[in-house]
Amino acid sequence: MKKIWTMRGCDEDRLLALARELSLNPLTTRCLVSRGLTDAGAVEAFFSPNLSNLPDPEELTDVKKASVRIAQAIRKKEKIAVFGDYDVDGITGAALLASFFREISIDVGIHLPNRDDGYGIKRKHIDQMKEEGAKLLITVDNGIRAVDEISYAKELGIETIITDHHEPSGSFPDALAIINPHRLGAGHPLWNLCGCGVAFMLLLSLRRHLREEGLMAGEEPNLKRHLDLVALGTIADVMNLTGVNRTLVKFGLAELSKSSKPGINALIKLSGAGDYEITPGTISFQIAPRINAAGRMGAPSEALRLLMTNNADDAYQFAARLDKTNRERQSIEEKILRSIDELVDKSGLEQRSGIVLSSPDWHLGVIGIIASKLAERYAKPAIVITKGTNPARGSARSVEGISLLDALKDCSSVLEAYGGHSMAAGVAIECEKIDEFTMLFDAACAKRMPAAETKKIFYDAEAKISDITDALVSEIDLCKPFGMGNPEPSIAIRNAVISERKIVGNGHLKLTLSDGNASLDAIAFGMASKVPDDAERISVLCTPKWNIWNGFKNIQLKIKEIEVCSK
Ligand SMILES: [Mn+2]
Repeated sequence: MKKIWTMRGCDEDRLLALARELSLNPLTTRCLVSRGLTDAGAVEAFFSPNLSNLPDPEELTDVKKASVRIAQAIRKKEKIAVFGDYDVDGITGAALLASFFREISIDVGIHLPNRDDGYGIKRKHIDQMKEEGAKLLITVDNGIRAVDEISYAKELGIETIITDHHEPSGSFPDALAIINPHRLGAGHPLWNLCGCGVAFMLLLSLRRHLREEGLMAGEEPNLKRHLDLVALGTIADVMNLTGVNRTLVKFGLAELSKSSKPGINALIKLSGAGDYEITPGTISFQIAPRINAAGRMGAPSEALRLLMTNNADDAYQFAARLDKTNRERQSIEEKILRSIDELVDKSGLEQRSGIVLSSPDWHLGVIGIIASKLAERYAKPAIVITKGTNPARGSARSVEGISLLDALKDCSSVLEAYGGHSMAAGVAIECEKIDEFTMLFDAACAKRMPAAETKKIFYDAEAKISDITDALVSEIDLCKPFGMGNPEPSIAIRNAVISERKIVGNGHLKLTLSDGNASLDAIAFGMASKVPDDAERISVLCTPKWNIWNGFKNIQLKIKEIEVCSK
C-alpha cells in the first residue's frame, strides 16, 4: 500500500495571529491550530489543565438523584452492592467506588463478573446480592442494556443506580437513576468519560451531599488521590485524551507515579516501569495488560484486591501473581497464533476479504487479542471464535474503512447475537452455522473493502533541522499527555543528510541527521530494514522529544515514517 504524507489543513490567518498573540513557536502554533485550538483562551486552557475547571458533575443526568439516594442508604444503614466488569475500566471503577465507601466506613459488597459469565450483570449476581441483604445496587461500566436484570433486582427489592458509558439501545432499564454521558448531547464536555470516570463524577457529587447532610464520618476522602484509577480506566478503554479526559489523565498520571495504593506501586515496580516517566504508553503496554490478565484468565477479583489492599507485602504478592498470570496469557496467545499461522497457510485465507477462524480449544480470554493481531497482520477484518462455550462465542476486530457492525448486520440471519462498534465487536453463534457465517462475512467485507490502495499519513508541519529548538520541544511537552484524540505532533523534515547510522537492539535505527547548519539525534524503532546501508538522505515524519539519559538531556527525533531520497 502506498502511503501519502498529507499536511493537516489549518487556517493560515488564524495561525499567524495566534502565534503573535501568544508569542509561541510557529511550529507549535501550527500543531495547535490544526487540532482545532484556534483562540488564545483555548490554548492557555490546553497548556495548563486544571481540576478546578472540571464541569459540575451534576450536569450528568440523574447524578444528584443518585447522590441523594445513596445518602439515604447510608443514613438508614441499608446494604449497598457495587457491580463492575472484568476489564480494567470496570475493575478500576469498582475499586474507586469501594475505596470511597471504605474511607467513609461504609461496608459495601463488590461484585465482578467472570469472563465466562459473559459481559454485564446476570440474575445469579443479583441473587447473590439479595442473599447479602443488599437494598441498593450501583453498577459501574455496565448496566445500560440490562433491562431484564434490573427489573429482576427491583422484584427482589433492590433499587439500582446505573453508571455506565456504553451507548444505550432501545429502552432504558427500570432503574432509580441512569447516569450515562450519552444522555447528554455529543460534544458536551462530559460526553467522552469512561466507566471509571463516570463513577468519579458520581463521587464528586456524593461527597458534596454527604458533607451537606453531615453524614461524612471522619476525614473527607481525597478524590484527587483516586485519579490514578481514572487514568487507568480512561487509557485502557482507549478514550479520547481531550477536554475533561485529558485533565483527569494528566493529574491521574501524576498520582500514578506516587500512588497512595501499595498495589499500584508494586505493579509499576514489577513491570519495570518504575524508573521512567509514567505516560499513557506505560499504562497501555505495561500496567493495563497485567490488570486485564486477571479477567482474561479467570478471576478479575485478583486485580481488584491488588488495587484495594493497604498492605505493602500483600501488594507485592498480588502483583507478582498478576505478572505470572499475564505471562501465562502471553504464552497461550503465542501458541494459538502459531496454530493459526498453519491454518492460514493451508486454507488460503489470505485471499479472503474477511477472516473467520474457529476452534474448540481457544481460550475465551484471549480471542479478542488474537483477532486484533490477525486484523493488523492481514489488514482485513478478523473474527476468532471459540467453540468451548455454548453457543460458540467470537471476538471481532476490523480495519479502518470497514464497519464491523454493518458487516455483521449482513450476517445476522446466522448469528444468535452480536454487538459492539465499528472497530471491535462480539458474536454468539451455533457451531453448525460457522461455515455459512464464514462465507457471509467474507462477502460482507468484500463489499465494503475500500478500493484505494493508498493511505494518507497526516502530519502537522514542515521544518528544517535547525528549526527544532529547545524552546520548541518544551512547548511540545505542554501538549502532553498524548494518546487517542491527542496525537503526538508530527513534523516533516525533508532531505536530511544521514551523518551517522547505527542499528541497535531489535532492529532499531539510531541516526544523526543534519542539514548543513545543524544536526540532531534520531531514533526509528523497528525500522532498520527501511534504510539501506548506502542511503545518503532521508525524509522523515517525526516528533521531537527530550531524551534524558544519565543526567544528560538532549533533543531526539522520534521517527514514525521514513522515505529514502533518491540520489
Ligand atoms: Mn468501559
